[in-house]
Amino acid sequence: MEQALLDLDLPPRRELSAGAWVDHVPGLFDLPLLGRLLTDVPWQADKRTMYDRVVDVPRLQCWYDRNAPLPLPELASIKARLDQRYEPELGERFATAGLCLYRDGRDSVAWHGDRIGRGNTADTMVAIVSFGDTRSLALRPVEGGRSIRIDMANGDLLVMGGSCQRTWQHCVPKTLQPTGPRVSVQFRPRGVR
Ligand SMILES: O=C(O)CCC(=O)C(=O)O
Repeated sequence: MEQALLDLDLPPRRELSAGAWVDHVPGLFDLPLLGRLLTDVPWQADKRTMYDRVVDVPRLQCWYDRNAPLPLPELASIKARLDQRYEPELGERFATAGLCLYRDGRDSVAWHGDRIGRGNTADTMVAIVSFGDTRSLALRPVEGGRSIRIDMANGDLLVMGGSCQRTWQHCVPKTLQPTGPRVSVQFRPRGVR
């Protein structure tokens, strides 16, 4: 753990269009946390209304609000390291943690930006750390244009910043490849969801 957190030496930032950017750091937090995340997090299955039907949300979720203790001490250490690296630029610390469990390749999240709250009107950052099997995270410009895909493997960090939540969308598509569980841990500042 300490080794993984010693130095957040980031590769060059990838500038997208319209003031959006991403930092992708493969394997930065390459820790064997998946098993404990699967057992120690009180995963919840949610439903949502789609047109005139109520359907299962195709992944399990758990939300840790500001100041709520995180389920593993390693996640608190990761958050502290991310705060150390990004607070000077963000102007505040990450506050909440959204955890999502993609049980297999049928689980997914559709195209969206994190635009509930301040992310709808102001630049912000969302930092995602991935554990377990590799899944692609795709990004596309809201105005149309080519999408990009980032393979998120165990321990990868992806930070979406600048206007990314307003001017780009992201998703985790379903896959037909045999795929085991993946947990995504998303750190967001207060008032961004
Ligand atoms: O699975 C991921 O890493 C992305 C999750 C996400 O975009 C969200 O929950 O808003």
